[in-house]
Amino acid sequence: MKIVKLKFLLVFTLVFAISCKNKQEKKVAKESEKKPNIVVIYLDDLGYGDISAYGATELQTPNIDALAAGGIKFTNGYASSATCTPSRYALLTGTYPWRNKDAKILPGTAPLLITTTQQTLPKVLRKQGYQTAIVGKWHLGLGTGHVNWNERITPGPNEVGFDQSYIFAATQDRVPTVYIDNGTVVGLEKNDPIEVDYKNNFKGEPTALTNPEMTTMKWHHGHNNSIVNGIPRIGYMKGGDKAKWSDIDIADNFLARAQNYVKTHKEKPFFLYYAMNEPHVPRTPHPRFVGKSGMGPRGDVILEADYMIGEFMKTLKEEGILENTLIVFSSDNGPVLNDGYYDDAVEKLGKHDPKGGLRGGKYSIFEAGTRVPFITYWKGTIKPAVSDAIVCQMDLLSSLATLTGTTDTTTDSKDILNTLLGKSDKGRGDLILEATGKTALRSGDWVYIPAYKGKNLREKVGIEVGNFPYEQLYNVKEDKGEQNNLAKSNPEKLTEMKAIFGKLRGIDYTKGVKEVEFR
Ligand code: NG6
Ligand code: CA
Repeated sequence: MKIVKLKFLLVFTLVFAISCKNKQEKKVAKESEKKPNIVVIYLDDLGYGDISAYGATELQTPNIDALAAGGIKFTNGYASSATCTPSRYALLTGTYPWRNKDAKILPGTAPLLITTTQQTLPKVLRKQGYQTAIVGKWHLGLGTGHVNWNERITPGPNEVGFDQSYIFAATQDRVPTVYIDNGTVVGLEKNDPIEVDYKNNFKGEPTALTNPEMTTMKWHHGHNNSIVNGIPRIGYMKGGDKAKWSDIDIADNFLARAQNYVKTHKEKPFFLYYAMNEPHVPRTPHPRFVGKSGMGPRGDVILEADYMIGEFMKTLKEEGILENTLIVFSSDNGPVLNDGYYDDAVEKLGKHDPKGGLRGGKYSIFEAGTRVPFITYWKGTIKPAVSDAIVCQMDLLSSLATLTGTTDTTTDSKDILNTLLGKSDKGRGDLILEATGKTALRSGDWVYIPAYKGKNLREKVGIEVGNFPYEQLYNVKEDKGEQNNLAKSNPEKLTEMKAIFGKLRGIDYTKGVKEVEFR
């Protein structure tokens, strides 16, 4: 009797197991028919040489390296610009930022830079059935002029294509130092309203100038207005005490939000713009990362960001969607060491080269301003490779339109989907680069920089920005560090580059225009 029972149990278990397996296979088949989830992981001021996958030897970034090793590592990947706002504008609208005179580093009180009727990447994807969300740094303006931070703040990310948004308004060094959840300041108390002003302080409120003893981080240039958590910021803020973020917890908080979004939205395709804050100033690693890099807070927050990315990837895996998710990893502009605070970034740099052999840095029209780490990763679909193709973040809009079954030809964005997926090694031919209002041309292996007024050295940050009273021409394949100006020795190439540049920028050189300035 016992044996019969056991046999029955065995058969039953077997049948059950087979039926489960079938169901699982069916689920997997369905999964691959589904449009892939898309995640853009965007760092802030991370340089071309700041991660070990791009040659850093003094810092180890194993989680980002795993993306590079398992995906396409682009060696000629670009942000559109050498500063944050214009690069984010290009990423989200597919449009060159120099077409918009307001696309420059914005204060925390700036109105929304993207118009609500403008084409955007999340809008394109939403039309294709995607759920869309941003978690992280926004820095593209909010509202229409005067923002009342105590009411729903609109228009903002939710009005330009994101179903959900959990952001901070500008930068970690700018007020208001609060999180905004779908337009509403998180944790705000009615009896402690927030006021923000970028011109005048509020009567009786301490600043780094009046009360330096209240600061725990010292400002080097700028950054001497309101003090929050001991850190002096740009701009004045009053009230909203309970709503103020804890600086050391920002990375963990954004990670938790990103993970939660993935967990709660995995049934339908989603687009998540995960805009991390590292290694932008003020660099405030959580205590568990303090001292880990031996390079001071700048190195520590790079390791912190790498850890967060590892955790985020674990979540994709645990939720069973890793093989149906395309990840794009990049940075909004090149590196800077001293960006306004004394934080040992210069002193403890050691042998580390954040520029990775390029010239310039953040704010610079030289290559280190805009050439950044750029990785695409899609487990099981993208075959690992290194690509030298020229790709720009601005091209995600058209490329992802194509990936999700539509086309977009309304913007400057180029469809380079096959390149991003490793099926082609052809990138875009020409690309206009931008740095605080100046523009230059990358075309093939060449870079052309017009003559510009002003000093080459931006002294306070110690970066060469590229202003010279004469034109510059570099072959960046042979001369990665832009050391040999070939403008005089190769007049043919110079003429050719100027013709392309003039055409793309709409400049008529026959009218004697020498300098290009758009603001
Ligand atoms: C500059 C700030 C710098 C940083 C930058 C924006 C000063 C002196 N410098 O104006 O610290 O905040 O703006 O960086 O205030 S970005 O990555 O968002 O473009
Ligand atoms: Ca930036």
